[in-house]
Amino acid sequence: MSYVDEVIEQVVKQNPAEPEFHQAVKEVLESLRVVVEANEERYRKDALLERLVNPERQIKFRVPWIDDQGQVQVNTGYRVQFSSAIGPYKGGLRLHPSVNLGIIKFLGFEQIFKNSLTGLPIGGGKGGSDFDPKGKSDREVMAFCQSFITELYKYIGADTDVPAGDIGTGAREIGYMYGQYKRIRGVYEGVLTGKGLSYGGSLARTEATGYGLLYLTEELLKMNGMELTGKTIAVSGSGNVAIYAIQKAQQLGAKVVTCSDSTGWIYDEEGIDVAALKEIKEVKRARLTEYKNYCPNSEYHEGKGVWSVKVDIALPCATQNELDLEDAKILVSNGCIGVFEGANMPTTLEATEYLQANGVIFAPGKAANAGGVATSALEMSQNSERLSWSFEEVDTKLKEIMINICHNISDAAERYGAKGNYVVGANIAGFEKVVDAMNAQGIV
Ligand code: NDP
Ligand code: 2IT
Repeated sequence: MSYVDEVIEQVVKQNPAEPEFHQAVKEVLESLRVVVEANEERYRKDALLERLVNPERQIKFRVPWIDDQGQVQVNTGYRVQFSSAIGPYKGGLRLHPSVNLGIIKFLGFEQIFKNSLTGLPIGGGKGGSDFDPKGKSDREVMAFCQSFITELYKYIGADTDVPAGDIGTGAREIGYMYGQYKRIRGVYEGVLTGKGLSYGGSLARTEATGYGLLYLTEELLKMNGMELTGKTIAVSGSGNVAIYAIQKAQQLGAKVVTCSDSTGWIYDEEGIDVAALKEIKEVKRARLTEYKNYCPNSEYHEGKGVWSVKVDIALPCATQNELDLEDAKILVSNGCIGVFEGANMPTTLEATEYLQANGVIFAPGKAANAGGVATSALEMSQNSERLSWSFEEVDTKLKEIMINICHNISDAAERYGAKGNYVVGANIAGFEKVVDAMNAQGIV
């Protein structure tokens, strides 16, 4: 059996009931097959792949907090410190009832390669909890965040592990976590990114993932002889990534006609009204059913459905496995030319293969949404030098990083005989730097 197949089999056996982690490992290792085969003897002897798929450390802890009725609630907290080969662990904290160890491991594994693709010195990690911020009062969210950090603070720091936002963790949660960390440790350091602007946050971090996704989309279309201006786009999600993806798409001359949340979706033929969306989601923390009050000509539909609309481009920006084979078939039959992942692993393996086989340009999340973590690394730089850069400075750097990613993943794919396959390109380009650092640092 080949080394790659052996390690995939081991991962499935040793990590039962973690299907998302299996999926992420399979996607990466399948892409690396040609690189691994060229170095099989050495990699096998050094157990390189076994070291790659086993986190350096995983921390699981109890998070007790008191709700507004005086009832004690208990959640589970996680931090998976996957790889520090090229820098301190870096990655977000997901707060969502679906969170379990397997989901955090899939996200942490993806993060290794994504962070490497940014070209910046950041290792891979991820964390979170099964806590659901939805419907909680600010005081309850604060109580949870303080309790979460009261345990996690032992394992993080500006030079060791720097968490950030993800699903359910935005500026409010990062603020409460930062305050508690500072109080316990008594140090004012860049231990979290996505901070508020008044206490060390970076301009453009809020916008970075969505903006970066569109910079990459524009460049990859250009590299394939097409342009973004005038295109019709379906976006899923209506959180941090989706909102700023829609905003930048509109600034670049495209029309976004959909967005969604976990209960339903909007079709707005006139183009999504970003100001209304921001007020509903960022200010009121309300449901998308409210959108009709702002844009009476729009349609609200219950359940799933954004991929059923006829569009040129699809930008999944909500969550994992939200675009399956059936969705991919509809997109292709509607003439879709590109799928660019704003979320982490939103497209199933079968859907990805179908899209690629039908000539759709497909950019995996680890490349397409890397603008968020890249800008987090820029926030770390600003914190270290105790300076703040202007919005334009950060945005210019973000754009450069995304354009570099496009060329690096395209070149890597071509070098290994898979021209235009950006999944292969992203996995190989991300892996090359990590493996080089692992080889240089000995068996650790
Ligand atoms: P938010 O919490 O701001 O928004 C998430 C959005 O996705 C909401 O509209 C939410 O709907 C929807 N959603 C979440 N879970 C589900 C689900 N199980 N089914 C259907 N819809 C769901 O998160 P972000 O925008 O930050 O994150 C979105 C994606 O982007 C995630 O995959 C994340 O890992 C990834 N990402 C985020 C980055 C960042 O900087 N924030 C960087 C790179 C990737 P509802 O409100 O109803 O739950
Ligand atoms: O998935 C991701 O890259 C993020 N949630 C952002 C991580 C970060 O450290 O900014």
